[in-house]
Amino acid sequence: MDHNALEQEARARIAAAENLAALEALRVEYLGKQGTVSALLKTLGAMSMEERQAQGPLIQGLRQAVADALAERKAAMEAEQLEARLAAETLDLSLPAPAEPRGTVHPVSQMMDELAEIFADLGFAVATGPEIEDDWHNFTALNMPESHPARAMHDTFYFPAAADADAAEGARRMLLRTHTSPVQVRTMVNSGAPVRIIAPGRVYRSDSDATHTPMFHQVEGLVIDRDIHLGHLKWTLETFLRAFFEREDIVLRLRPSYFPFTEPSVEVDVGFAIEAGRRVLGGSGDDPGHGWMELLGSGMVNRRVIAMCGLDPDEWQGFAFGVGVDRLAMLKYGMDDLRAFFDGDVRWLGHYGFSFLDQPTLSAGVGARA
Ligand code: 2NL
Repeated sequence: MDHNALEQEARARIAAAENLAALEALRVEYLGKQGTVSALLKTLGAMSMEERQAQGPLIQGLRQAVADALAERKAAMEAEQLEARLAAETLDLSLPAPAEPRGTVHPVSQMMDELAEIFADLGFAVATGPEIEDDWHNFTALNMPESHPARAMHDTFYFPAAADADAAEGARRMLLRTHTSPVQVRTMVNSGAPVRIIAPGRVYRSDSDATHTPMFHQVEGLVIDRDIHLGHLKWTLETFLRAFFEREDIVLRLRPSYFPFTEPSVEVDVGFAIEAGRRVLGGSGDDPGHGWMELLGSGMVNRRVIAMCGLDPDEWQGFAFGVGVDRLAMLKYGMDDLRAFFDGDVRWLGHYGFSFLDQPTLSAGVGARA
C-alpha cells in the first residue's frame, strides 16, 4: 500500500471510530511500537542516502498526518461527551433552594432578652455570678438563719464537704445557688452603693414534679440608693409588667408577705380575666369575671442584709424582687408543661422557639411574632 492509500485508509478509519477505546486501538495499530507507520519509519535505516532523503519527509508527513487526525478526532469526541453530559445534567435554576435547617431561640432565652431590654431602659445593668455558691452568699448574707427550712438538704443541693475540711471551710459549705440573690450580695459587697441591677440566671432546688424542675430560671432585681421607697418598687414593677405583657391595663395588687431578706415583704398579684378558657392578664382582679394571680415576690431590702453586705442601713435602702422566668414564659406564650422546657426536644423548640431575628427592642416591641 503506498503512503497516500495508507493515509486515506487511516483517516477513514479514524473518522469512523465510535469511541475513545476504538480510537486508542487505531493509535496503537498505526503509531505504536509495532504499528504500520512505525514499521515504515524503520525501513528508512536500510535505505541509501538519496532514497532516505526522498522517503523520509513523506513517511514523517504520513506519521504526522495520522497523529493529527487522531488528536482531532479525540478532541471532537471529548467535546461531544461533555455536550451530552451537560444536556443530560440540566440544572433547574427556577426551583426553590432547599431549606437551611435553622435552630430557634429557646423561650427562656427570649424572656431573658426581653427582661434585659425592658430593665435597661429603666437604667438597670445586668449582673451575673457563679452557680456554685457558698452558703454565706446564698443564705447567711440574706438573713436566712441555720434553722431556715430552705437551708435543709431536701431543699438545697449541697456539695460534699472535703474530708479534710477544717471548721472555717465547714462553715463555708458549697451548694448550687437556690436563687440569684447571691449575685446581688456580691455586687453590694464588691461595688457598694448605689445599685441598680437585674440578675438573671439558672437556680437549683431539690424539687421535681409537673410544675417544678430541679433547675429553673429566675430574674431578681435590686435597687439601692438614699431615698428609695415602696412607691418606687410598685412603679417599677408596673412599668416592667406593662412593657413585658404589652398591655397598658395591667393592674397590680400588693399583699403583705414574709421573706427573711426583705422587710416589709410584698407579694405581687396581677389581675386577669378568663377568655376562651385561657387566662389573659389585664384589668383589676376585683372586676366581674376577673381574678388575682400571684406573680412575684418583692419587698424593701432588710436592714440586716444591707449591713451584712457592708453598707450602712441608715444611709442606704432599697427594694428587691424575684420572679420565675419559666413561669413568665408560660404565661406570656401559653405553654403548659414546664418539664418540656428542659427536654431539649427540637420539635418543641421548633414550635415554641423564636426566630433569631425577633430581637426584643423597645422601639419595635419586646413581644416576638409568636
Ligand atoms: C420570691 C421572690 C424575692 C428578693 C427576691 C432580694 C435580694 C437581695 C436582698 C433582698 Cl440581695 N431581696 N431578693 C426579694 C424578695 C423576693 O424573690 O418569691 N422568692 C422566694
